Amino acid sequence: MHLLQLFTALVLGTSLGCAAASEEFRPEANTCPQVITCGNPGLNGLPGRDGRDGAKGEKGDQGVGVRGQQGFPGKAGPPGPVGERGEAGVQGQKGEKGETPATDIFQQQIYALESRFQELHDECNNYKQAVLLQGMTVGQKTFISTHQHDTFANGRARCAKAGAALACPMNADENAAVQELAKRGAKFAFLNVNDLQTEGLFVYENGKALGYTNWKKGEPNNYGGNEDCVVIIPENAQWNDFNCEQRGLIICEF
Ligand code: MAN
Ligand code: CA
Repeated sequence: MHLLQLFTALVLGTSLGCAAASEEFRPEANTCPQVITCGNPGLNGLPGRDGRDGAKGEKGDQGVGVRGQQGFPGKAGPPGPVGERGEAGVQGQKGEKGETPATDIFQQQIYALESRFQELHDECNNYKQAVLLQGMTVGQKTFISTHQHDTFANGRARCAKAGAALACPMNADENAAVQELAKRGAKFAFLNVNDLQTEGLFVYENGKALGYTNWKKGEPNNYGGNEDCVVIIPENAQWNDFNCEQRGLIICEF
């Protein structure tokens, strides 16, 4: 029997025994002896002292509280140390043949460009020969007639537009070449020489003094006080100062 049960049984048994005893000796009101005076009942006594602590109880059931939400993740930890170098793996098998290398592609493109360049070169050369037939070449210089008659200023502009300059013979051979072109139906052709800046001082387009001249006798005479440009006379290749606003044959040099 458990100790607690034993103790309970003892307490109950004692109580029952006491009750039986009190019933047994309960005095009857009308049976009281004459010599005994029946007084009022006594007051209850003070409560007894606290009993000793009971035995420890059994563990209770688990609670049913609401579980809280998960907290935020903590900060990232510091990086670990660098690992050791792994062992070399076994070399793989040789792969299949790849695409054409870039160098080969470039080489093919170079061949194609060379071919195209040769075509253009030949084509250009044909044009060049056709033009040269119309012009006069002296050394590195080629004179080409525009077959146009214009003023000195407009003649310069025409040649410049073609990446050339107005004809300017700088020696007897070049002068003869220009004459040859001028002879083809022109009364005169402008040369790229002038004294617009300083009367009487003929210069090239860049302002430098002339290194070669072929003035006709009596020229330059600044006839009418208004001759600041120069023309070549087809018949004799001689030069004459002339009015810049007159329209002469425009020959360019390349
Ligand atoms: C004559 C000469 C030249 C002059 C021309 C102008 O030929 O006087 O010097 O340039 O006339 O037309
Ligand atoms: Ca003149």
